Amino acid sequence: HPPPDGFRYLAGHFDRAQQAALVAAVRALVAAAPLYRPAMPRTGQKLSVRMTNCGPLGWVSDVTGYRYQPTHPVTGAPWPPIPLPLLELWAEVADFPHPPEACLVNWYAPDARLGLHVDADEGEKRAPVVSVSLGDSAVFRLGGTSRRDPTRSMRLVSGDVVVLGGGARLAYHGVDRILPGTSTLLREPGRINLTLRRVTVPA
Ligand code: MD3
Ligand code: FE
Repeated sequence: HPPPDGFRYLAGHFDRAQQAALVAAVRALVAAAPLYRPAMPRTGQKLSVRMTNCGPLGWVSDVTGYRYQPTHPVTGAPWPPIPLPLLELWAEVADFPHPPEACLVNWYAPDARLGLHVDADEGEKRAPVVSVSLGDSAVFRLGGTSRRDPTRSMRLVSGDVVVLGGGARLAYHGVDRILPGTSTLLREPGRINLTLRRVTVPA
């Protein structure tokens, strides 16, 4: 079966030097907005993925639900700004005439996973989600807009960019596993994923 319409996979979009610059920017923003383990709504069970955000809004989850908010749930501080290279990436690939408002930073230790889900907390569904992978490779799973649709498995490698627009925007997806030892970009085994999102509908 074909990938959903609106799925664009830009393999090797960022070269090694650009990836290293992005990692440095992520380390600086994590110093200001520490990674934490969000809890799932209702159950309060913590995700294995560690998260933080940059931008005017950030995605958070706790026992009361999922939402976007302007401050870090642990420190209470505003999220740090989105690094310029990521704003430039959005301008280049998003095909949407307004900037992203949130960049979710996911940190996967080698044993972390992300179950199949849909990104549906953004009011602006006409804008794509733009993803950047850094560090160890991930086995990524992409389905359709129904949980019962068939899924495909793909490898996401450091430097890859994925644009999820159109019919792919509301597709089910998740991360089955991390492949430790597949990259030397980071000083520790694991993977960083950055997702740029437009949250609000522009006036
Ligand atoms: C397909 N992140 O943060 S990135 C997420 O690798 C998330 O950390 C994964 O799913 C990760 O929500 C996957 C690629 C991605 C991002 C958003 C999508 C694929 C998507 C939205 C719709 C369909
Ligand atoms: Fe997602």
